[in-house]
Amino acid sequence: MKRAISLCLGVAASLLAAVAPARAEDGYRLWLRYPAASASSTIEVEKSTPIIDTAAAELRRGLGRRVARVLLATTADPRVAALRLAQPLGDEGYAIRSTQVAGQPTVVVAAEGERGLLYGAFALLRHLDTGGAATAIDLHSAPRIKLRVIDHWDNLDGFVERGYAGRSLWDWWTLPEHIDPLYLDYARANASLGINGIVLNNVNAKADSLTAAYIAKAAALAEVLRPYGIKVYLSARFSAPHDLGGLATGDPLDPAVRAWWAAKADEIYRAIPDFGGFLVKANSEGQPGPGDYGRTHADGANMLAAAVAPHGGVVMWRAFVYSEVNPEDRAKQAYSEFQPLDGKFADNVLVQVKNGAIDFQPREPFHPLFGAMPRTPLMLELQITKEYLGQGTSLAYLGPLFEEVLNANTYRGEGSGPTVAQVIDGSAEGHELTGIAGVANVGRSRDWSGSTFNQANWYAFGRLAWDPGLSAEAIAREWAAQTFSPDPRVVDPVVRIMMGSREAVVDYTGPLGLAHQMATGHHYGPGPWIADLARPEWNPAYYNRADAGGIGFDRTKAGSDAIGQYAPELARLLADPRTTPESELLWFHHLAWDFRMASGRTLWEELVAHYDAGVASVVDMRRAWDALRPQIDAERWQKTADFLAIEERDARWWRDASLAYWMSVNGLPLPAGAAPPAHDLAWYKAQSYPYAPGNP
Ligand code: GCV
Repeated sequence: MKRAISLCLGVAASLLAAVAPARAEDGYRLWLRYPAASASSTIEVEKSTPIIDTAAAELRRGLGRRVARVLLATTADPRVAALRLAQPLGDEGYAIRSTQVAGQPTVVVAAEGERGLLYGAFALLRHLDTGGAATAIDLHSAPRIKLRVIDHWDNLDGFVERGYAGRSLWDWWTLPEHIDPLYLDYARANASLGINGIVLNNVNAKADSLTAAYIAKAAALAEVLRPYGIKVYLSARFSAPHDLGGLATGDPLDPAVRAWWAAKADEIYRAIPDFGGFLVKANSEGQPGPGDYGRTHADGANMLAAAVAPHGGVVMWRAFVYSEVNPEDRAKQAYSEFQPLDGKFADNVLVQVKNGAIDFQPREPFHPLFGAMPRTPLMLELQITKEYLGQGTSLAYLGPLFEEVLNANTYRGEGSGPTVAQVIDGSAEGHELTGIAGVANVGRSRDWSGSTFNQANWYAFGRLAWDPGLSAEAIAREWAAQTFSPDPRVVDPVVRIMMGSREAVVDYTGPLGLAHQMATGHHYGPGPWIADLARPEWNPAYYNRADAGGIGFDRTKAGSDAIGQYAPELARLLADPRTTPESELLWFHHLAWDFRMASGRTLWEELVAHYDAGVASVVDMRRAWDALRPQIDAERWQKTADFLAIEERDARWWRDASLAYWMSVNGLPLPAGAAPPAHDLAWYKAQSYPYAPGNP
């Protein structure tokens, strides 16, 4: 098996090399667009291991002659010891220094462990590709978060839930025999960002992924990913002992169920010795879970944790739970269920919490659980795929969204902080086990993510997972330099486009704290009028609560009191619309249409101004992109231009449909100068998109 894989990889690599020039600028190379070179620097390694060899191969591929000589060596090597590196680097950190080794100018990439060498090799390439000098290099970095994981919502039949970049990368049908070359390049791209874990299958999981046949397929993928420092994880269906094992129950306290999971874990670890562990979506949106047997989430998580603990595995247990039969505000339900369980989870469990309490909306206040479970390692879950931000086609750079949640102040401690970043990196409470997950936006689209700019969201996730202190703008600069050109005449306008792009989506889909206003099922386009779905909390009207008197969800004490789930100092600020950030106003308050905003405008006028600003931003982005035409290769320029045209159409549609509906509710005229919607409300309501992608 092993031989077959390396043979395939060898053939794959030469095929890739052969086809690369013909398709050089179609986005396949992502941000790893190394300059063409006929020769490489001398690359010396302390020793040969699969990971160190991977690092050296990447340098050979990308470095050209940009530096004369590179030494990759751990701190055990006397040549590295001579450098007297000050900082502890940990398992995965690296230091890069220009120095003399044996009288020759050498760039030393040093690390305590071999994964540090891999990340150091990519960091050296990034440094040079972003225009960094080839001399006097002195860099060091270590990740602040331990588990940096990409979650695939990929089904076993190749469909990707909320995927907008084609079918799944994983060709389960031809695994384990056939190793698609894509797997290798996917591993490279992730390793370049420091991603060290991949959950292979959808959280809406089939038990089949735990059968012997699928374990063998996962093991083949694990073998490809291992030399890139990446472990595989599986989403586990909680009812598997019943579904696969024929047991009468899946009760986590039942000895037979516990034994079934322990045996299943043993079987997986025999095939994949470094298997990472399980991700679980339980008792949410129809998935089975411990609640089906009257048990808590801690009972369920701890049972699985006991099964993987002897092998060093972890359980990532999702807090994304809400129920259609629970009348409590959906935004409160996860907190109500999980907060009382703080301190009750086993040591190898992380509770995985989405950035906001509803569902990856273009803007949400940070999830209150981040300020309320100090005795539990909390793993932040972000969505890289843009389910609610224009899906495959919009240009929405999510760096600012990710940064906003990471920098959010929980007000839990004395004085200021900790921020969400300090909660998830463990520094707030001293947790050793830390993690962050991003829901993938990759598929078999030639450019991996469906568009060039969608790649930036994968990149930004990876860079922030490594260092949540990086700024979204600095990351955008790095990405633009590597993806297009380090020339400031390219980087500056590209970064300007990127930095305003998420706010544009917020403005034209749900300004001032409105959220969940999208159409049903596929979630593409507007549907603020929808109020007739069987599950109340799936209706946009549940969230906007628009009526003749006003708009917004009252989450004060007079309403659902979701504000009470935040730390007292923050809750005090949020209780008053005057001290609530305007960007979150209607998330927390139901306000009259003539409520006076800081600008002096009424709420209605302000809303209209935001919708208009959103559309105007897209028009500006198109103009700026047009001006970049001479600097960008034709294929990527054209696709982006086409997609921006789609986005402008969609932005106008969102704006017009939303305003048509709000006017039908409030009976107000549009403020002077605002254009009337292009169609009447009935037209917008009649739009239907049964074949929109990504809809399970
Ligand atoms: C994987 C939202 C999405 C679902 C997704 C779910 C989740 O509801 O629309 O497709 O299911 O979140 O995160 O589990």
